[in-house]
Amino acid sequence: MTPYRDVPSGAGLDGRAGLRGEAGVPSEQPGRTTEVGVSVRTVVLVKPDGVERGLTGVCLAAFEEAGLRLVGLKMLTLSPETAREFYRTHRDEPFFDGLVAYVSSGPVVAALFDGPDAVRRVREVIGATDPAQAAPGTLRALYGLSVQRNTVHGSDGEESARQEEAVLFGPC
Ligand code: IDP
Ligand code: MG
Repeated sequence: MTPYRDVPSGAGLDGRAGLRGEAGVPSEQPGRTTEVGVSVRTVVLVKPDGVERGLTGVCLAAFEEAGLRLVGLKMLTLSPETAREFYRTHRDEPFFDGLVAYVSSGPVVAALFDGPDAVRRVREVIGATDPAQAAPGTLRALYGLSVQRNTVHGSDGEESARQEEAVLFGPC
């Protein structure tokens, strides 16, 4: 059983069951996962530089303080193979090998957060990829060390959230 299976608002990988029910949107409206007020689930990863420096708690608290609900959580060390799968959309980027080596270099904490517009809200809390460009008060502005070692990951869309959840938490 996955750690979030019993959470009433949780959804399967298809993003349907449960989420609409909580938001009061009829469940017979397939594919409608982006309406205002409808909960979606997104993936957060506290990266190795964040875990190593003891920032896991403060990072997770920032998402809860932003009104998001923690519905899944695990600590793990990604194998290089899993890291490649997690970041596969970047496989042709020049930074890909370095990114894979870094994110598999030590323990990470993977979390699932649920709430209306959760993908966008998580990314607002995290800030821009480059900590030097991140808005003041965002996690990357506060804690990021470099473009690569930027402390926290957040899914960039609902489809990538589903794919990342499948990689990190397995099929449900
Ligand atoms: P995001 O994490 O803000 O969504 P992406 O462009 O999806 O940024 O890149 C994924 C991750 O790859 C970044 O968080 C960062 O760790 C790393 N990365 C992105 N661009 C660079 C770069 O130019 N040099 C080194 N690492 C990078
Ligand atoms: Mg991204």
